[in-house]
Amino acid sequence: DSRYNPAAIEEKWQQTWAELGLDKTPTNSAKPKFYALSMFPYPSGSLHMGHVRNYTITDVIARLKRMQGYRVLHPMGWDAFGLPAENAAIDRGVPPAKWTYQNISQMRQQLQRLGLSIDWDCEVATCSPDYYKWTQWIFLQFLQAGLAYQKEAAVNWDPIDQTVLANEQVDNEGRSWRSGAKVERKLLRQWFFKITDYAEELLNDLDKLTGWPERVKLMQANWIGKSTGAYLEFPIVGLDEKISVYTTRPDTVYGVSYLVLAPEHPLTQRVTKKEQQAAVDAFVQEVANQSELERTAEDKPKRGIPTGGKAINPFTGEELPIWIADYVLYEYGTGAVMGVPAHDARDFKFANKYNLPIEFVIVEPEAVADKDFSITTPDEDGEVSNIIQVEYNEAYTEPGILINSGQFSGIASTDAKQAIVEYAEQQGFGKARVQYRLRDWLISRQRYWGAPIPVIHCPNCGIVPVPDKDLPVQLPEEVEFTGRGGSPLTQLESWVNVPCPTCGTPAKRETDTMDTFIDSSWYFLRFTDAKNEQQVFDSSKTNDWMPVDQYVGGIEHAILHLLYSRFFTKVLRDRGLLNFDEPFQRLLTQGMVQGLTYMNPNKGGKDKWIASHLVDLANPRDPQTGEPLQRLYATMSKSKGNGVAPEDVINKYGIDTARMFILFKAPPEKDLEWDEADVEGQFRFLNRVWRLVTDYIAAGVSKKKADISNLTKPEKELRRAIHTAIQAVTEDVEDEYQFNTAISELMKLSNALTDSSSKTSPIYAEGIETLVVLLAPFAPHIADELWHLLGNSDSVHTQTWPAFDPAALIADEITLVIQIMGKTRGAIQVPSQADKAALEKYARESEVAQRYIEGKEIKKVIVVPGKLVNFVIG
Ligand code: ANZ
Ligand code: ZN
Repeated sequence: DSRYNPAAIEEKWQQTWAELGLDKTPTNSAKPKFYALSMFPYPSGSLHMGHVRNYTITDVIARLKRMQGYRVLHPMGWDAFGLPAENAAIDRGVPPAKWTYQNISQMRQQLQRLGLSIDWDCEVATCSPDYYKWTQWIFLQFLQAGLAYQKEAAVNWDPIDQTVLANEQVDNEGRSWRSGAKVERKLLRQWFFKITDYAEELLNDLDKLTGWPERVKLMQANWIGKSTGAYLEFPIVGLDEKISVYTTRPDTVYGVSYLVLAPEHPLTQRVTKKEQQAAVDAFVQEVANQSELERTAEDKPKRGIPTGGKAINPFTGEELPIWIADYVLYEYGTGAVMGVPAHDARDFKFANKYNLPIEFVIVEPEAVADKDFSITTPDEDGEVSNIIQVEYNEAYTEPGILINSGQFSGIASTDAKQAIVEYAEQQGFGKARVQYRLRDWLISRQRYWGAPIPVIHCPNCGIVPVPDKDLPVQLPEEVEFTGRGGSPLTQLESWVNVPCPTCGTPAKRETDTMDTFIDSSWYFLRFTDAKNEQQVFDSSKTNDWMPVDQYVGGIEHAILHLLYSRFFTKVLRDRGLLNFDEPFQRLLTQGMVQGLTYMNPNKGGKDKWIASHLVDLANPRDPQTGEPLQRLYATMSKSKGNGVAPEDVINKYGIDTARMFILFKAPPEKDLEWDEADVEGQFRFLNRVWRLVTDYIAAGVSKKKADISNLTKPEKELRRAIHTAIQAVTEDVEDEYQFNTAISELMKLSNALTDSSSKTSPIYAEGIETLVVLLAPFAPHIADELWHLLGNSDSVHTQTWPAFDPAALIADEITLVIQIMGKTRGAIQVPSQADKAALEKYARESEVAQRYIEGKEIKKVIVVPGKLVNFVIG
């Protein structure tokens, strides 16, 4: 039976590749390196279509680069610590390690079935002691470098279960996922990494990332949030203290009408007047239980109350009321702001709500074009006589001209910024200041399933790092999971109590574990030397393979994972372990896989999604109510019941068809709508290729070398189609990874072969072989089978990617358009070498021209070489 039967060949080739070691990472080879990396998965238990898409994209790149003469590193691993394993332990009593390793082995099998050219020898799992030993070692590097420290920070506290909750465990209404208790904010001692030390470099080096989507770089820049402004100091009336505010708009300082402190600000209590004390206390309490997101959400009205205290604007001598408000964050800037309602939208709303004065001090240049700013000092009554009255109905946030701003009136606001800060510096009540929104990274978790922070708290010595020889600090297995009372580690006395490594006094282990983002901030380094037992990695190997040449993953990691990985790279570079600045040369953020989704528009919440297996596809109705359903495409998810299981597709069509569909349906960075008819279409295409090749083999044409100098016209045309395909596919896959158009080119070549009238020519043989070789990265199994059937004993994947012959691309003939008075009347085939005179001659003699010109005088002939001849007649 010579039909295409994917099931019969796919497993066979996977075994053969494994035996040949095709996917192994070459060592000491003179070839240039290429590191292709997919973001490693969390072992949730089963592979979904998003994974399949991600790994297929990277796999095509890896296979292509091998054929193009690179030595390729294409590894895979598991981001295996994290909350779900612990939840499984709480809910079902399965130990987190067991649950995780079961999931890993299941997903590894699923991945291996995809025939990805992954070097499984480099596999890592972040939850395995031989990996987290080095995560802990890296933590100690940060500690030594002064980049890890402890301080108090607010955490989510469940008062019923008496435990800290991760943000994911708190629902939209601020309740615990388990106990349903209203979650409180509580101050606890936490570990931080000082990423702010690298803020400037993390921002500046974005410029080096020429292979990253602009969108991702912008997101990172916004996250780092550099702003240039100033500290200004406002003396408090009746206290020998000043309120320091951070502002990016010192040019508005004459328009300040109040000051606002964060409720947590230490000065809040000191400035509060007796009659306001009770109200202030209540407000502070209330705000303390709100998350930062709740406090700053744009659509939420801002709330505040006056403290009764007053401060002086050092520029005007004016008294200003001091307020506290929820929108002022204690951790940003100085935790205090100057309120300028005339020029800030948020302050404008706030002032209107609480009846605070609004004074415009910057206006459009046209508004003051004829105004005189010469008298700027107050007269003996303290009145400034030339106050200019300008009013707007909303905050004026544009640049403009300063008014009512003392000596700075009449200056452009952009210039005034600097002039005002300089003046404040001279007078000693201000200072220029660059500020970043980026905060230090809170890395400690009160959780079990993570890498234990390797320090010991000694009553004599304080924080003592666990000595390298005692690493890893292993997670104990004999723990109990109740979900109550915090991390099980804190309850395991035998594990917690240890002698201090320095002085031997009874001491206690740190029971916090690390944020799993730490595990994934260096796995790409470990892949370059995954089995090293002596070192975190051998720098010479890592420096050789890094940076990652192509990183592929989801846009959801655009900020944190990528930023943390960049941060780690820079710190380890500064520790002398790495010799490069950035980990990921090029980044491809692949789009989502969307499924056909059924929705009942009359229902709300999660109930409105009707799982597709419950729906009669010909007449989609709600199985409960009978109401007609809407059809749409949405990202595949469990909650929408719109997923397509990878196994189902593979069982029906084979892996190669699934890959071809995924690659053909949309460019990698765009969303992909799963469409069964298009999957069929790719299956048919692979069947066509199969027949084309097997028919050719069956015809038994004897192979001989083509004499290129002596080809018939159809042979020349076919050869042109072959080399055009090589050129187009190569260009499409080169930089932009336009796999969809590359596959269209393969289809064109297959059509050209089907239509060819020279099926016994050596050129036809070249075409068949080229098609199979070009197909190899996309549909690796069928390509190797066909290659084998063609009589080759080696693998198609060890072939060199073909180069095109530029000479073959030149057409013998071109199509020359004939126009009469600028109107196209027909076209003729002419030799491509013909010069202008010859073109005119061919055109004049053409049947079309003769017919239209007949009897008329030719006044002018316009010849556009390679394109057309236009006759002007009278
Ligand atoms: C006065 C002013 C007038 C401001 C004006 C803006 C417009 P970025 O760019 O994000 O750094 N601000 C400062 N510290 C704050 C805090 N802890 N919580 C909430 N808001 C704070 O923003 C800096 C601006 O955000 C500062 O400039 C300050 O308001 C506010 F027409 O000062 B501005
Ligand atoms: Zn000690």
